[in-house]
Amino acid sequence: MSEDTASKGPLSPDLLAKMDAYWRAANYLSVGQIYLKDNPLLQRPLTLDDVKPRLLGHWGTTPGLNFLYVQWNRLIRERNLNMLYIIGPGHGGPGIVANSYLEGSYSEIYPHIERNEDGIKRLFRQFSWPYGIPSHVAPETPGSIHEGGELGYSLVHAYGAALDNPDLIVACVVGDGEAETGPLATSWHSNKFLNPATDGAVLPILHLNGYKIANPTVLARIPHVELEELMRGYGYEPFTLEGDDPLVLHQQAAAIFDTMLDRIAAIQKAAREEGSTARPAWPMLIMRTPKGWTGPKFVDGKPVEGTWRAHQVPLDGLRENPEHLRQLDEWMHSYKPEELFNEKGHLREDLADLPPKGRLRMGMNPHANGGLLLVPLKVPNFRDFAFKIEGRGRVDAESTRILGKLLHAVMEANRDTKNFRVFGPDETASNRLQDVIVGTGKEWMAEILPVDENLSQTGRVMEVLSEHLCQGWLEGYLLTGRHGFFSCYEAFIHIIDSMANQHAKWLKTTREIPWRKPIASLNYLLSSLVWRQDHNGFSHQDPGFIDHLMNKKADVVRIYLPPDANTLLSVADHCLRSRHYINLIVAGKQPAPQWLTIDEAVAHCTTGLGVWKWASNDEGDPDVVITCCGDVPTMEALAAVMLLRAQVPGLRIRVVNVVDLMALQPTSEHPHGLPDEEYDQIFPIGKPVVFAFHGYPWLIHRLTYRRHNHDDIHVRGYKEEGTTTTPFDMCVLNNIDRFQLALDVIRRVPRLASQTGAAQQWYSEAIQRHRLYVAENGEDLPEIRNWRWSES
Ligand SMILES: Cc1ncc(C[n+]2csc(CCOP(=O)(O)OP(=O)(O)O)c2C)c(N)n1
Ligand SMILES: [Mg+2]
Repeated sequence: MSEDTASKGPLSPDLLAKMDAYWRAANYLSVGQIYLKDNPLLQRPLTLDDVKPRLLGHWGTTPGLNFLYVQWNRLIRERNLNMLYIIGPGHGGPGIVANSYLEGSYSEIYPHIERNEDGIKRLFRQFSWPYGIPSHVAPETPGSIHEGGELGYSLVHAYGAALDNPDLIVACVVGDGEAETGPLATSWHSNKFLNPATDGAVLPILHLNGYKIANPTVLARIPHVELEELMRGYGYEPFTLEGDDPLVLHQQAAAIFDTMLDRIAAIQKAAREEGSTARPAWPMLIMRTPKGWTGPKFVDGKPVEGTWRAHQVPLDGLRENPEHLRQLDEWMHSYKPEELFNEKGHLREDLADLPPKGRLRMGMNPHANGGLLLVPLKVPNFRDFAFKIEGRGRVDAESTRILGKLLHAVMEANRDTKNFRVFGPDETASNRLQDVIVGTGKEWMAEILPVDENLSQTGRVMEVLSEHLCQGWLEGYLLTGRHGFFSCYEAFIHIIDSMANQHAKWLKTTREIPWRKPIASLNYLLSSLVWRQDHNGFSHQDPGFIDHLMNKKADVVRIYLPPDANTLLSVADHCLRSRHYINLIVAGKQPAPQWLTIDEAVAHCTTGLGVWKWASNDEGDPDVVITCCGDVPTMEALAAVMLLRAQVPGLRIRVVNVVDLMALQPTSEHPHGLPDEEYDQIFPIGKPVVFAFHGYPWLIHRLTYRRHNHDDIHVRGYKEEGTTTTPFDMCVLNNIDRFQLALDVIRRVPRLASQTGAAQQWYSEAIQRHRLYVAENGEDLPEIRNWRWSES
């Protein structure tokens, strides 16, 4: 029966037999990685000495992944495809490693893993072994841009990779458990942002093996027709492959994939050659095969194959349980290794000839090592966009609007290479970056109505109300060798905290893998900041993403808080050119005073922090160092300086601004850290530092705890007080206002001790007056609203 059905389909009997043998070889090598440290070809009876002491890894998803890899190999060869794989259930790492070994990529990248018995032994031994390789489709895995450790991001990465890569097909396996996650659920919508004329194709495969770690999956337990309708509702044309007879399924899968690729080719031809602008229904596959397919059917009397019990290591406790060792032996022999490898461990020649060659092998696809393809971004001279300072702080400007002009120029300069995109969750214009949209428009494949503005099928700005999609598309885009910029409301960037973690891990690990070339940095602009949520209030107030990123490795993360437009331009220029970092820029969008000329800004950004001489009168010997970091705190600090000049004539104040937060750390902690000698010059030991910080105050203590003056640092920042109120009242609520800062100075400078009581009184009166005025008038006092810096 199975022979009969298997004979019907695109695969000749010979090819079918070879593909099946190749799949068995991949399955054999996968099981071997999980279990064996010796006797790799089972040329002698299996004993406990051959088995690893700790059995780690995941079998359940692996045979399905191996099945797909063999299928894709055929498609690549027959159609000369440029295909990248993305594996959502990345815990199936042994399968992908096995396949890149079988196709030869693995040994080319890691020559010590030779294509012989000794190589197979090393391949097995290194897996999940101390200082070996991780169990997932990790950065170490050839052909991977997606570890799949944290589930949910496969499909969004696939789409990010496909953007502006018209010749690429990204085959993406989505776990049916993974499909329950929020990011994955929304990722299906990426098809409304993929242009068949100018972008590549994504081939989604929902791996419906029915189970997660310990439960069935939702999508496996709804009627099949409902699942198909769900996929249709997302705009796809679903195909289904179902069964458990390998020969039948190989044949059926080949037929279905042929149809799906014909569909993709037709969609692309219609868009590219026939001028079609319709939104296509891209094909996707629902693959309903057993979890742990071909593994032990029963263990200790309980069903394993086709159940959640197959998820990790189906047979464990081999030392205590000889029956399990016997079952392992039987399981591994069921793949008939003696038919697949000769006694030297060479893969049978006709099987070795099966996969594609050279760069067509998925393990060798250059898109998976994006740095290889990276074309440097053309960044026009940022000085051309400088804000002209005529009197410090005299004229307000929206810093991010000025940045938007630079980004627009970047977009224009890189139009031909098509390797730069800007991403944002519906906030590009709200964050005042609207100039970047001009000319290029926003990508949109769904319906466009006359009322819409700047939507276009060829837009290069990506806007969708999903921080997950923005982050994931950008990651996929960067990992395949392009450049990008992500702007987001400060409070809501936390939605992708975890994705940023994963990307930081990827960057950290790939830094130490010689064959991985550096990629462009992931650049964030956070605007709509905590201090200026005039109409949104408490829900929109959270500067904690800075703290979040601070936990990452120093060689991966950079954090900048430019206090004005010119420093923002200089910082952005630096970030856009940098490689292999996560750069965080925190800058306000509201009209705000402008402080530094472009030359001063460049010099300031180069050191990362420095004395603002024009605001200081310390003559080399300060009574106090007023330090500020962030645009609103900088304004409050300077306003405090003016109050103090009036209140306490003769007080020697040094003003320091911090633009690069990392400069505060010692050099031992971060490469941007100011050397202690320079730091001590700026912050003399024993002199109080009153520090106004944009974010949560304790971060400054964390950064400076090793500095000699740490006991002298007194920080004001956001302490989780917020509501819908005036800009200045936000500062008052969090005690970062100019009156508080001035009072802090008087309290901390020893020779002013006698004035503390009076100052306290003065502070209370000022705040009282402010509170009454704001409550009555709904806006800040005129002297606050109209405040201007004055140097005298
Ligand atoms: C976001 C996230 N939550 C939880 C886990 C822990 N986890 C690892 S595998 C797994 C089950 C995955 O099931 P599925 O996506 O169906 O993969 P497969 O059945 O192919 O193994 C879970 C919950 C994870 N890796 N990532
Ligand atoms: Mg599953």
